[in-house]
Amino acid sequence: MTRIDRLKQAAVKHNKPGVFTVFNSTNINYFTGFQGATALLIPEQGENMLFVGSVNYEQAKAEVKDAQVQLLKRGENIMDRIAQHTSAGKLAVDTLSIDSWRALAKAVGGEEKLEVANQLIRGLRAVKDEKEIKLIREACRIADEGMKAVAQTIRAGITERQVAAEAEYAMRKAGSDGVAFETIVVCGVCCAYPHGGAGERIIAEGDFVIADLGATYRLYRSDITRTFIAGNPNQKQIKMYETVKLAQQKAFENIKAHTLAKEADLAARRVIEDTGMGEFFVHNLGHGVGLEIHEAPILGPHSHDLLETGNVVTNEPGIYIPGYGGVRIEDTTLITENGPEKLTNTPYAH
Ligand SMILES: [Mn+2]
Repeated sequence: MTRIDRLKQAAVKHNKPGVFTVFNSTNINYFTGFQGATALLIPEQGENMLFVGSVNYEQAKAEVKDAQVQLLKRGENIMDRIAQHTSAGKLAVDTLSIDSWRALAKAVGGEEKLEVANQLIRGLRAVKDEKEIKLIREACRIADEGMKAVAQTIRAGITERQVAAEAEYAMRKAGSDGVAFETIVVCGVCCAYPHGGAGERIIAEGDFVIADLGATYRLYRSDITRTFIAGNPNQKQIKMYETVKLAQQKAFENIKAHTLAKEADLAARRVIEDTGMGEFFVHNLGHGVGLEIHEAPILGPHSHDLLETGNVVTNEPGIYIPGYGGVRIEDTTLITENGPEKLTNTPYAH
């Protein structure tokens, strides 16, 4: 069954309109394997249509198998083209800007003919097939190479940026198509900022250093974080580190199919709360990883997502103490029928 067939099946199951227009380029790529189309129209019956501008038209014709490629001429209105194929009934769409939503509504005869059904695609993309898992595995292997370079590079006296540069160079050499997101290397008090970037700060003796990085391999991503201590750790640092490590382990035991995603978050949060540092775990435990670095399911205390076999998620508890520093440990994890499997495998720094 193709991914488009699975979307049609999900639409019937959830009572959504039979005609679907996909606008988000990552979603289009998920269904067709092609980047650079304007819209994918999936009718109830008949051929799927991929609308492509002249710049990518020839390439699309050569590469796309699951849809008929239609030329979208320059200056032509995509919404009018879609309207030509959706005469009766409602039209489901994934995501649109407000302006585009209004233009589509006008073309099809009113907003009441449109329905947002992005949740269906979100659900499909959360469950990875064998081909996707293979690519994510490779992205994780490359990320491990990046983290190995980080471990070899970190020492007092060099900058965060130098560490990030070594990590990215190592990943490129290991086969990365590019970073999965902007590499984070933060040291000292800046470790209290979960998304701190990588700057000119110089690592000092005794600093915490957090490195959070990922690779992209044929559009699929990976995500790993390790926390290092440059030199000898003090008692407080050891306590923070051991707490996060235990929280990650407790979460890992709850990352399994047919379990609510929030259970894993709560298991980690309980460990951190028990040490009195609960207020310093300022983000969710994790998120799905795939074509995007943040996708479904969400592993957070308020999530309603149910974990399923084939989910690839991060497990990344942290403690961030303002004015002092922070610790985060993260691994990308696959949910198999037999339980969780870590896909990133760099040894812990401590
Ligand atoms: Mn992450």
